[in-house]
Amino acid sequence: MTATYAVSDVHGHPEKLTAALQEAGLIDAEDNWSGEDARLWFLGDFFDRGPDGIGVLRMVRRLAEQAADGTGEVHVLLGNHEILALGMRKFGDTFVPHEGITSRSFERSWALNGGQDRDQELLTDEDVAWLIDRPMLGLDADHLLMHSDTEEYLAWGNSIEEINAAARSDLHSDSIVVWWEMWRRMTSRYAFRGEAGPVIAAELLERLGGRRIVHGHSIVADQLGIDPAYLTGPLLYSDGLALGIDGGTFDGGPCLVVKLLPI
Ligand SMILES: [Mn+2]
Repeated sequence: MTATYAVSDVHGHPEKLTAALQEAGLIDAEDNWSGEDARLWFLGDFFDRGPDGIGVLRMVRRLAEQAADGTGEVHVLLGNHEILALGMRKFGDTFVPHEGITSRSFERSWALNGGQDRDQELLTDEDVAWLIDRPMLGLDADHLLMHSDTEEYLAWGNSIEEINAAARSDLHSDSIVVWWEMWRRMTSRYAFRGEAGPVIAAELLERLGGRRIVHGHSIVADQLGIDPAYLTGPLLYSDGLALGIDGGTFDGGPCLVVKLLPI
């Protein structure tokens, strides 16, 4: 049976990603795809916090090409930090029009959320064109894959196809208001935690398909109340309806390459 894997929130640490993918047997000693017919899902947040987001993006793009040339599949979903990096490049310090007294800009949020000058300098038009055609959501067997632990994706539509199409249209927009709303939606979190968590997770699965949500974005160690350095695996929670896989790579935690087992 074909093995399926997911990894998220590499946040500028290509060396940790490389080591983890080698350990999983998905790349060889020269960092080339060796996953044969395996499927690998990247759940976004390549940029910011760590020093080399561009290095992560380059590796992800290369593996996607190599897998496509062979028998494997590499799928890439967007995270909120892709929206942030692209928004920074596109709008810089332009203020976002809104009612209220605080001044918001992508530059301000980018600086507050670990934005790296080097990533901005090395990001090419071609990278941007590739990124703005990536989806937000995916479905693989019974796993519903997304970056953020939020139900805000439903604001784009009522099916994976509708949501990906509407988000793609937003990503091709030149409106700062549209871009800021994307950033806001994808920055929300913790929807599947607490008492209401399983209800929200179940509703999302009912509407979009799958039997378990797999997400990144919120560091698993925080939920467990431990230091990320002590984390050894993903966290299944919300009555088994959600699997959190963000190991906190940038914060001393492991880069988790998680094998998705049949449910
Ligand atoms: Mn995130």
